[in-house]
Amino acid sequence: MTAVDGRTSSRSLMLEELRNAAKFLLVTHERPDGDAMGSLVGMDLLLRRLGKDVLSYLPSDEFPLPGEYAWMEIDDLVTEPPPDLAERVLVFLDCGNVARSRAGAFEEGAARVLNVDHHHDNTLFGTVDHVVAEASSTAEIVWDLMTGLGVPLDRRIGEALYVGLVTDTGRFMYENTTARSHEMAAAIIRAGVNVHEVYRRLYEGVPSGKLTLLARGLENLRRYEDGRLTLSQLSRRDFEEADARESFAEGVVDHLRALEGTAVAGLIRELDTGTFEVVRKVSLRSTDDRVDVSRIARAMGGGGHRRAAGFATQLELSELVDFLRREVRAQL
Ligand SMILES: [Mn+2]
Repeated sequence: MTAVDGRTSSRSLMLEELRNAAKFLLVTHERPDGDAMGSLVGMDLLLRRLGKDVLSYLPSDEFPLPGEYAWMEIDDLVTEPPPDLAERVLVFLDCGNVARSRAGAFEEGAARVLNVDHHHDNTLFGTVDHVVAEASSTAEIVWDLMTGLGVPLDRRIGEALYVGLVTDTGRFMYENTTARSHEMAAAIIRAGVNVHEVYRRLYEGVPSGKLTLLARGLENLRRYEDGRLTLSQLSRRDFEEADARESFAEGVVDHLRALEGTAVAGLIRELDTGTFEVVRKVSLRSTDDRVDVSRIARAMGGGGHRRAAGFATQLELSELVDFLRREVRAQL
């Protein structure tokens, strides 16, 4: 694998860092998704197999985790920076820029910063950056590093990494799915992981509020630019009436993207800020190479991949829709 900046040596540099250090603090992005959790837990377990002293950090307000991931165990979880932070190597997983993680604030205090990620617009903020843009998921990069470190795949590591792989590839449906992604899945199955069971934990047992919220998302759908831009929005009221948590909105945008004629799909949802301030989170997906949605997201201080990106904004809804229409028109 080659790194986003063309430095093929980033893999060996990262392996050397992981081999040499003894104490780690692992972190990921806010509102962790499947790849954030999978790569965090996978890296945590594989470093333990090497006898390292490992802590994983998730801020307390991320709990309870979304039900899909609540079953994933973390052995030495911390919700505050540890007192010995200065002795630890801080490892960011699946984090395109430090602003996406509360742990961005620890950067100054840590011994070294390692950046393991697959976002092509990663800001390369680490002491060592290993950014592999063609990897389906950060979990896939962790799997490759694990192989490089000579750690055998076992059931627990396999389960964790499978969560990252299956969620970031949209169940092997998105264009980031490669032969290598399937080889990784095959290796995980051979290691004894019951992938059907993992699939059930991730995608079944759906709380009814999640389906109600999806119904709202479909009802609120609007099409622009001759149907090439499909948008929907979820207000705080939609969340309250559906009795839905923030994380229940995950996946709604995939239904919008699937709509015939759509080049770009966007879900706009009001975040629960706990104040009168209105902040909207926008998740964007594109169906093919015509539109790079990460460019749109970056224009608003966000980021992501060419076909999946997001940002947060305080723009009024109508201004926001106008902005998205303009940006999509400019690229089509
Ligand atoms: Mn990811």
